[in-house]
Amino acid sequence: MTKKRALITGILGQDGSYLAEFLLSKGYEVFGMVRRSSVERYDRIAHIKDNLTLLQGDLLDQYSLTQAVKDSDPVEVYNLAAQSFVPTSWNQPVLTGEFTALGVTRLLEAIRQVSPEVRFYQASSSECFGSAKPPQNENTPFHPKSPYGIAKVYAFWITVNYRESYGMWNCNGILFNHESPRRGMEFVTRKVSDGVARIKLGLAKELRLGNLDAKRDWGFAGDFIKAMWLMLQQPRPDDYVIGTGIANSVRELCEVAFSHVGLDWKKYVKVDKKLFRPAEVDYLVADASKAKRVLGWKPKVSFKQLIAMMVDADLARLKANGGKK
Ligand code: NAP
Ligand code: G4F
Repeated sequence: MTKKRALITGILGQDGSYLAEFLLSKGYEVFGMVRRSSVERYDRIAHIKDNLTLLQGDLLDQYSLTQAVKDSDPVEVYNLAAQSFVPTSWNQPVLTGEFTALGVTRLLEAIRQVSPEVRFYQASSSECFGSAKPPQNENTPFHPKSPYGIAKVYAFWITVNYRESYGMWNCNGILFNHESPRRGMEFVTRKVSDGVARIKLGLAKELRLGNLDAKRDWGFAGDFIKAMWLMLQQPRPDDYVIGTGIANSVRELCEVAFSHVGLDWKKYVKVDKKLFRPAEVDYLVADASKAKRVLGWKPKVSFKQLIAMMVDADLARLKANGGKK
């Protein structure tokens, strides 16, 4: 039997690595699009790299996207590539729009020209909701608060528009924050898990953070990528909110992470006004009842288990490599 073929953009990222593992376990032939770099950055997929086919391409470059779709000839495309760090979107607003918004149109055009029957997943974000009243679901109006959130709103609607204009099989997964030991170091959960591990091992004395009052619905990335796949297995394309339904503040995140290693967070966390954002998203929490009802999806890992997993992984990493990043 021929294997199902899937193309993942952003395969070197947190979600890309978990999704690639998952699709391989389902028997897929997995292609990953990576942008050219002068150094190899395969840390997250090193353990599965020999089972993947990597294709060079960039969201800025129409030809390379068309070629990636031609070369992989996929039945499913997962568009996970993006400039995904919210603060960077104020420093590089135009580039964020090029990658995270227009990049989606370029990829959809490539699919429309080459294989319009492809099932397409777009990595939409709870940042689209911004200041909308919690809990947020598929009917909640968007009110984004950052150039990143605004780019993701464009990406959401162009995905819907190509479905409505051309009958393409496009889904948006509106995912709330999801984390793991593979999370980028600049995101707050990983910054905290790494900071706690460093303080515990005597490698650092304090942890500087921004707004401790912000609330997020934090889940485990390994749970969330299953929802992406489930969306593409349905009889019809649709859009779904994915989250745990439980919010915690950054302050609560600190309490849980420090207490996991027997420390009192108040002795180590320093608030640094320079880390506050020009506009903040105060409170995101998912109403994922549609995903539960239609996809049968629900998360397995709790917030406390997630943070314990991340702190333990950073402790193990720092012990093994003598405190290097
Ligand atoms: P991530 O770790 O930052 O990974 C993003 C990937 O996109 C990286 O591999 C990056 O490549 C690639 N990329 C960036 N610009 C590109 C370009 N111009 N051309 C080709 N590839 C490019 O993000 P993630 O956490 O896995 O998130 C995956 C997707 O879900 C993103 O679209 C993100 O915005 C979205 N999302 C994430 C969350 C979350 O909580 N994690 C929630 C909602 C939505 P390099 O490795 O070369 O940098
Ligand atoms: O971890 P964060 O940087 O994630 P944020 O901004 O919520 O964005 C992430 O989730 C989105 C889904 O909602 C994704 F679309 C996006 O790609 C990304 O994955 O910040 C979370 C909260 C913010 O309110 C921030 O102000 O933590 C607060 N925070 C407080 N101190 C901090 C810090 N955030 C970071 N990154 N660093 C701090 O020192």
